[in-house]
Amino acid sequence: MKLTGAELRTIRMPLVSPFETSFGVEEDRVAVLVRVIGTVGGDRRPTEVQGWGECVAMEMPLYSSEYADAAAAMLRKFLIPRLLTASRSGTDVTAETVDTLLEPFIGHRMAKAALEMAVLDAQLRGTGQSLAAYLGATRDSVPSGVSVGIQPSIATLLDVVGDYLAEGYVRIKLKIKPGWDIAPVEAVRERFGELIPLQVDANAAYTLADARVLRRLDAFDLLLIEQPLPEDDLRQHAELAKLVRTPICLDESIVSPRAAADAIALRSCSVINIKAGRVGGYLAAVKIHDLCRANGIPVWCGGMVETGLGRAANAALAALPGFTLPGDVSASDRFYERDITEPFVMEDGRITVPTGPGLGVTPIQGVLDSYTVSTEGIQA
Ligand code: SMG
Ligand code: MG
Repeated sequence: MKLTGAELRTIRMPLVSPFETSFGVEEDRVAVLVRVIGTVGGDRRPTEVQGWGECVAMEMPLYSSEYADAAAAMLRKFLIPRLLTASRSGTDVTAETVDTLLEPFIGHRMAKAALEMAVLDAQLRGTGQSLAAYLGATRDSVPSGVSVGIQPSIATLLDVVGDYLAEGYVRIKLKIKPGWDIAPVEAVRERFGELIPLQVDANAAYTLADARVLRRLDAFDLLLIEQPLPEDDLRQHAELAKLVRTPICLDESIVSPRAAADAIALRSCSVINIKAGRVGGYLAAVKIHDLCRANGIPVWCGGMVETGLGRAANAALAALPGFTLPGDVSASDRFYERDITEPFVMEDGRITVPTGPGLGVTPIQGVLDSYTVSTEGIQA
């Protein structure tokens, strides 16, 4: 593909309710979107294509070191110009080469992933293939789990969980933090029984010294404990895994296929949450999927409160055969009253994987504009 231009857009979307985790409360989703414009078909029969990418970095660097404005700066200053320059000098820019072209720039995987996603979407719209088919999906819908934020009280939590179960969500994930862990899990088990698939996510809020508290979670037959300890602590996660019976799942720590290989080799976890944005893109996500599958490590697809664009791509990824646990791929209305694309709806506890070319969804211009904070064009 020949890349001719790109557009960066920052949006701010109000959430239907505040989303509280161990690191803070979100009331809006601020997201950076990338649109790339290019041509396929060579110089003789050029056809214009465009593609969309969504950056998962949040407004503040609380989940990870990346944040929206920094990702936008990275894209504006280094990443997009690099691809435009390469394209101008005759390099065929494809999703498969983005990673190598951007490799000189250290880190900023969420920013890189957004750009790779946009290129991939454009390229697939050019060939007419769906992202799901391209990634190797084997299912046309995926089971839908929901991530439940920390609530003001146990009574509220039980109402919220009850509502999600009534809607049909097939797996509940409770956000936990020190002081909000044993009691909410116990209450949910007591009210909804032993059979509902239940797991918890600490977003790195504990230390190894909390092993005794975390061990008490063993009594509740959880599917897993997600990211109990800090991002860069694979060794201590391996220690913790020996002290608790509940499977340890890593999220923040898995920043690349290499980190996944290390975590598996060190026995830091027995389950992995794959988020394409966190690992540098959907191609790296598939590599981690393949690695985990070869090592008998179950994976599931994480969520970053995505708009319909990222949600479409996550549904496609979650349809790969190694995704054997329900992911955080929920309906659009879990977070948004009005999504920027056609909304994703849940039916019988499942989300349908888009089948159209590329992401299979496109922003609705008026809705997108209503959430837009800033837009800028970037030329080579
Ligand atoms: O998109 O359903 C979603 C959010 C799922 O809990 C979720 N994501 O650590 O897994 C995680 C968090 C990261 C974002 S919290 C604002
Ligand atoms: Mg998590």
